[in-house]
Amino acid sequence: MTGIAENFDLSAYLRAEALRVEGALHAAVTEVSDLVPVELEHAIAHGVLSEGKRLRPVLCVAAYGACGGRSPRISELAVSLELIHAYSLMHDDLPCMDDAELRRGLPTTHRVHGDEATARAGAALIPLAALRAWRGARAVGVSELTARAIVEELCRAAGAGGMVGGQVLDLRAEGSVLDDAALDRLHRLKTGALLTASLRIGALAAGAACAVLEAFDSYGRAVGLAFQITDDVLDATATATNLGKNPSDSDRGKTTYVGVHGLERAADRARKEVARARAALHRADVGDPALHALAQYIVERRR
Ligand code: GRG
Repeated sequence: MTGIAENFDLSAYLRAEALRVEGALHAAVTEVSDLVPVELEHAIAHGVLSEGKRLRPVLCVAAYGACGGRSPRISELAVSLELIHAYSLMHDDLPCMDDAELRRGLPTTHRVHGDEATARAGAALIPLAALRAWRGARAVGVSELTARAIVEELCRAAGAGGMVGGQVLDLRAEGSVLDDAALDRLHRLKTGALLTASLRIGALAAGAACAVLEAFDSYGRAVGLAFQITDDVLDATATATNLGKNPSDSDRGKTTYVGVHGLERAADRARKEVARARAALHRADVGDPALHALAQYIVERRR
């Protein structure tokens, strides 16, 4: 890796931050477990606590640190992003959507706990995420006004103008061919919106200036596309066992970056998006090595 992140130990950083996030996730799951029937408790634990990369909360924590935030309680806020992400995976895997059997190296939540419990467990995670965003924001010491902006950011990114909207486009596009602009738009919403919100929420919690928020918008947009293109490349080149999930998009008649452009050009576009993301950080003078290294990791990951 070149420049700012050259000597940065991303593996150690990911391990340490993911561990902190894990603690906050357990606390969130325990809270909701006390309120729901046992079958939902088990489905929630399966969907949330299985071994994910925790990329969204880690991006949030990194953005917070990059903007001068110092509260160790930032992971309590960051888990709200993982709770939304976990619900989206649980619902996405259901038979009425992607009908997947493998996720994070395990049978999907509905294969173990049933479709109904999974649908309900996923639904329970949405308000829990909003609640955790509010409480986490207050725990790091922001004003009520900023806490409200943070919850709004999360809801907007997760909703019809973000992730859910992207999923609708994705489901509607099955079996048809999308042009480049439509494919980018779908993934900006479906994947990019929550990744961007992860950064913006960390930045808002640290009281970042507008210029930095704008840089994070560009960074999030670029890494969101890089992330999806890399997913398509991995889908085409790795096995389900290595990925820990079903490499399914092209099988389901969905347009993929690799399908349209081939492996080489798709991988090249992903690298260009990473360069774009890092350039946005440079323009706003964000010299944080973790954010630079995370952008690179998004295209170099193996799962
Ligand atoms: C009601 C239409 C409707 C939608 C509900 C299901 C849903 C909301 C949204 C689906 C969003 C989705 C599945 C986006 C894909 C996100 C993505 C790239 C997942 C893989 O993320 P990783 O690699 O996964 O970070 P891990 O397992 O590491 O957390």
